[in-house]
Amino acid sequence: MRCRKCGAKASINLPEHRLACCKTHYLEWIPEQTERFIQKYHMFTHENRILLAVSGGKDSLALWDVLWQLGYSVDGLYINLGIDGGVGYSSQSQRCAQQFADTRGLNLIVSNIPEEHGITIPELASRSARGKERPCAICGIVKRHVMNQVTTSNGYSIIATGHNLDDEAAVLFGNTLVWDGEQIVRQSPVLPAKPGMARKVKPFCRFYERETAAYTLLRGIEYVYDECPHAVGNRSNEIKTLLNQMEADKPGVKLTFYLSFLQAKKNGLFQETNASTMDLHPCPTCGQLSVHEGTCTFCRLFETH
Ligand code: Q46
Ligand code: ZN
Ligand code: ZN
Repeated sequence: MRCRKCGAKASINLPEHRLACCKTHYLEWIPEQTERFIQKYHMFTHENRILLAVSGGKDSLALWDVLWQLGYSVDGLYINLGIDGGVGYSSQSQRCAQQFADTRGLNLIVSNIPEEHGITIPELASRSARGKERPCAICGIVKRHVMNQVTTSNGYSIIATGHNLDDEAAVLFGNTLVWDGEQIVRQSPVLPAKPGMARKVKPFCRFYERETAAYTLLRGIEYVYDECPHAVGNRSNEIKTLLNQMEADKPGVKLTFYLSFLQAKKNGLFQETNASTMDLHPCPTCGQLSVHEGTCTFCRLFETH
């Protein structure tokens, strides 16, 4: 297999794009495509200050590297959730994120949940009825809250995340299985800003996980290899396994599924419901806007502690 651009031996074959690339041209292709997606979906410009949620995993570090190379103004936010899982998951991932930032002279903001609130996510989940079987639900609430709080108090206009095509296709598939209309309507490469909430963007939403993984590897980026122990066997991973089986039989099926959805949305097949334009109320404890009146879900979680 030869690189389509220079004819040298290819390092990666991308059948769904009918493309093979050598290392040099692959490392150019990913930033070029990312820039194309940023423009296509009107995500942000060089004038915006961007906050990137960094987990220490391959996708968020690859995205930070690409945006940095493209000259965007991006700071990272790492949230230490106090997850150990026998592998020191949180401390390992924080180390990778910090090392990445330090070697490039980038700014990493760290929020440490156990230090700031005296409780880890697994402990918090085991004490709440909602999180007993699903620490990820609690974790999601905490991460969203911290991201919003850091964004608004530091004047960022954009929140970026490293979600890739495998993530997006799995979310869409899961929501379609139960026809969760509200979530389906909301899914997009760009979520517009709302009062008290910055615009959210996913510049890697059209890259397969293996494409971002290959980029991280070829760029020599050190990332946390272990998955969060709570990801094992969760719903999203089950759906990913199913979609991977389909993809193996028919390369490109995930990309088609996701892009056809975006096209259908553009054609007006899905409409926003009243629920997505509901009134928001400031939480009396933290001030963040929430759909509920009174104390927000995040503050209530920590109140019971
Ligand atoms: S970190 Fe948190 Fe994930 Fe771990 S507890 Fe679940 S949601 S799996 S992206
Ligand atoms: Zn080449
Ligand atoms: Zn609150």
